[in-house]
Amino acid sequence: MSNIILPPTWRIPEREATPESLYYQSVSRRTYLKLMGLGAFALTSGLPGCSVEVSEERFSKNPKNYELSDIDKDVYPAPRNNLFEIDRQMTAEHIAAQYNNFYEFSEAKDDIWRRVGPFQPRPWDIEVVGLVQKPKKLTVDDLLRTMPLEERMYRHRCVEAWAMAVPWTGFPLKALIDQVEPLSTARYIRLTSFYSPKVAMGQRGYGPWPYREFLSIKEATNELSLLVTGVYGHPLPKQHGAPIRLVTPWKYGFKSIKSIVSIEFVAEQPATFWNTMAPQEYGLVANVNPAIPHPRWSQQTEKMIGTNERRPTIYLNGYAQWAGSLYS
Ligand SMILES: Nc1nc2c(c(=O)[nH]1)N[C@H]1C(S)=C(S)[C@@H](COP(=O)(O)O)O[C@H]1N2
Ligand SMILES: [Mo]
Repeated sequence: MSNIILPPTWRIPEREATPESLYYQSVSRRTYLKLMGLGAFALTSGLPGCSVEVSEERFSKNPKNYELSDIDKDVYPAPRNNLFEIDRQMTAEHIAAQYNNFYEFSEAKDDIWRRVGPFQPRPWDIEVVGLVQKPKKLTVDDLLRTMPLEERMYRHRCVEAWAMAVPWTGFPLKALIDQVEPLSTARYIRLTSFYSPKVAMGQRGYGPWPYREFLSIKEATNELSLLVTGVYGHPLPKQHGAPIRLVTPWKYGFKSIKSIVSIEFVAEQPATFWNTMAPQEYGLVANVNPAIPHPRWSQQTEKMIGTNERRPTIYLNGYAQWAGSLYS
């Protein structure tokens, strides 16, 4: 391997310095190339999947990937909760729908919307189990029928130093937690994504699949924690994590786990997908904080996807008013 020269990470342009894909590729590409019997040429010919030029022209104006069921027609669009208005322009829908992180389907952000076709988000069961009085197994349609759906415009900040502003539709995670009555021994919830390597090609590759994340019970019952079923006034397209995902806007995006099948109440802090892959790159708490640099770049500013506007990163992504007391 001594003749193989990879560019040092400090020379990779910022737009390519994406921790998820760089780390992922340093493992999976090596494995892949070994399998393919390829050598230096393939490795030095670029790192496909790392960089996405963000310009209007690159994107299809009408990426689909969702259907409207009868229930959906009743519940979308949900009323806007104006408590969460923000300081920046909404990201265009077609851009948010074609610039995604969803490693189950691809390492390339602009490929995911094209690869999710075979994934079936309906019917969909979700279990809420573990250290609770009243464990539940229910469908996403049950939730749509019974939960108080609302729309919230949230800032979205990826650990890779890019950001968006997205109108999610969902309900407070706390509303579901209250229904199952957690025991006093429960200190965390462990959230698990689907596992289906037949439709999710990424799951045939390296990684502690399925994707997992956790929150403390205090974080999970904070007013900001939203279980999301829709975006831009309609059901979630598959690439955004249909049919149900978490959104915790004061944390880096990787905490906002997509396509959830299980929420389990546990006593010990669970392991997570990214922290298991690369503990030095992905913290367990992952609060947005401009003062704590990523090991490979500063977190002091962020780039808005779509406009390329650069803005200062705000502590807790601007949500200290709600989440600040969790950490003082
Ligand atoms: N199951 C799963 N959830 C996931 C991810 C993933 O790869 N798999 N990526 C995370 C990351 S890194 C980000 S930034 C957000 C992106 O959400 P979006 O594509 O809807 O904007 O989803 C998060 N949730
Ligand atoms: Mo991310």
